[in-house]
Amino acid sequence: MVSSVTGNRVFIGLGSNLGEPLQQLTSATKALAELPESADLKVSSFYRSAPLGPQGQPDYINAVAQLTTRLDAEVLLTQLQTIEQLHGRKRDGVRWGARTLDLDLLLYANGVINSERLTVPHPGLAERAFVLVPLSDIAELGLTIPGLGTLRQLLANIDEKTVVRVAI
Ligand code: A4P
Ligand code: MG
Repeated sequence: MVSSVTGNRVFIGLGSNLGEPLQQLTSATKALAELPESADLKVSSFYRSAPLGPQGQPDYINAVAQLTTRLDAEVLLTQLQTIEQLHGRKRDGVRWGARTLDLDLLLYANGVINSERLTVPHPGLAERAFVLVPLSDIAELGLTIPGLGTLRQLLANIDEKTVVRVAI
């Protein structure tokens, strides 16, 4: 990562519930710090929550990272998927199944993207405490989530108590 770049402010959701999740997330943040054409990494606290989707899988640890990047959104997605692979991510076709590392592109500047590979803002973001609470660690409450309102408005509609900050 270079010391400063002029680029787009992006937010990335990190999630893990297999293979030492705290280590997976710590290692993933180091990989994000090394992304090309990118700078100014900020990372939220880590939070534990029950799985959304199929039960009978371990609790998740989630965090959100912010960076400034000159990579375009699809190139950034490819970089995120490479980091997932390097962390042993296996796609077994189970929707919302357990995973060593999930990196979601939550927001890309003020962009709305609906391409074959990318939906931004990330679907479900508005209902997910495990996204909004860590996002509020590193973003201003007035942050606009395109098409959905401000971060402050979205936080008012979720139950923050469903996520618990973990000490690392
Ligand atoms: N894709 C489209 N838009 C995006 C985007 N904005 N960011 C496409 C990342 N990828 C995006 O993703 C499937 C495809 O989504 C990719 O090929 C990409 O082109 P995937 O990572 O292979 O599959 P997935 O993550 O299982 O699917 P999905 O629908 O993205 O699941 P989510 O929304 O990521 O949810 N419970 C808790 N407590 N915490 C969690 O973090 N996560 C999930 C997964 C379920 N339950 C959870 C959590
Ligand atoms: Mg995903």
